[in-house]
Amino acid sequence: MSRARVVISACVVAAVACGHGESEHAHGGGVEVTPPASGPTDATNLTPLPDENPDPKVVEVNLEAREGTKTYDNSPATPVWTYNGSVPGPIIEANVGDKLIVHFKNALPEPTTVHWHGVRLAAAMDGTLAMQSPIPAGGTFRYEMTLKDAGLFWFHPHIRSDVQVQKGLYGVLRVRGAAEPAADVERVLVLDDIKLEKDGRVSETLDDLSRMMGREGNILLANGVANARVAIEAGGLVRLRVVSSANGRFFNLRIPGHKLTVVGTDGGLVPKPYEVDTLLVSPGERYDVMFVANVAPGGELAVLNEAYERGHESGKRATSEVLRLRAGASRVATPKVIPSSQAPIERLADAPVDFPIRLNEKVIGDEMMFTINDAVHGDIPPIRVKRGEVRVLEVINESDMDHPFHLHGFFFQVLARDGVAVPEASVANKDTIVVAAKKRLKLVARFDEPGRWMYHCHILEHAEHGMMGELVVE
Ligand SMILES: [Cu+2]
Repeated sequence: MSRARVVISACVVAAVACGHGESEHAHGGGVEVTPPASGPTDATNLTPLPDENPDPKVVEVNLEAREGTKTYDNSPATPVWTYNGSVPGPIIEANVGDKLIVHFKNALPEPTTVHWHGVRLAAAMDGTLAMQSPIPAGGTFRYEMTLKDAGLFWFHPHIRSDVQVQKGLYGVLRVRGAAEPAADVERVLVLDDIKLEKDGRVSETLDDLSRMMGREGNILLANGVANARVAIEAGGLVRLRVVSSANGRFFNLRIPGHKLTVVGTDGGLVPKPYEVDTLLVSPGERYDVMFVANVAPGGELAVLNEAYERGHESGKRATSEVLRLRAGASRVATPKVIPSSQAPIERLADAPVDFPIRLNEKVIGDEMMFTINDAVHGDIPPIRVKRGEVRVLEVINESDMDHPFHLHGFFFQVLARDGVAVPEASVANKDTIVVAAKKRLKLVARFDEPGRWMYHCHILEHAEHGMMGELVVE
């Protein structure tokens, strides 16, 4: 790498007046989001993945990673990587307690794996290189897990993830529980963005800003579509199951004129639903929200992405529209009611911090790297715990930008934010959480499954450039 690269990196890091013209790099703005040029496109439903097994307690599916093409907005056709030919991949539907068997085939020209983000499973099924060899081009692997939790989960590669996910490899797994909140209409929203070159190819250039912030796209996507329309019912209680599969972009969602009630998150429903004006969804996180659609039959509600400051003046960006919810021709006369309380979650006990995890960044050689306890992936000593232990982690963000912290294999609960205890009543099971710049989160988890597990930043460019560690349950 050239010396000039480092100079520009330092300039982006500082995000202050630095003598480079605005044309040379984007201060605060990052990649400009292009308003969609194509007409509205229905994106109400994801393609279901057929269950090949007649046993009602077994979901058995065939999943193939393969090359394909897709047209985004008005761009020329884009070569993409797909699960079963689509981006997003198909949705897998199951019930809690089901066994899920996935016959996976890798028809890509390079090795891959499938990670089941948020699913509590055996470490050997988690799709990480700590426990599994890469599945070579033309290779197969049988994933099998018993689904312990109801919630919205997602799957994606855990090898060269910054490239493989960006090229289109992601899909969702919806696991239904016995006590789901009733809604008039429920939709899954897979949010993403994609950075396309003029010829339609996915940009593979990792410029300094993309390295720093995670690669952000110039087109916003909902269920794989720009200018998406998703059907709802006027006057009805809408339940949105939201996941972000973006490499780096944080979605800060707002539906003008509506408050959103969060009824669930990564690990399922929360005991005490709460209202928000904006819903921040970082890469990898899931939120389950409800609201009554105050819209006339045939009308539309815009879902906006509001500016959010996650570092380097990203909070100065313009608001953009992600999609619109389109009401059908009839009106729901009596909408279902948002639950005020739901099933309790066992709150894990507070205790002193066992493992501090300090997140930071530094230039190593000529390259910007992202560090955990001052080291990069491969050099970070593993965290070691005994099977069944409840242990406390503290994630301390020493850097000037937010990092979404993701733990594989286990849910954690937030005990304290910056030393201030989180009330027991707001307990939630999380696997991915924003640790804001210069802030710290005290987390607790029960490590009840043996094996070697990963924890990392879910900005994929950060994970692939150092910010990933290993946790060993013995
Ligand atoms: Cu990060």
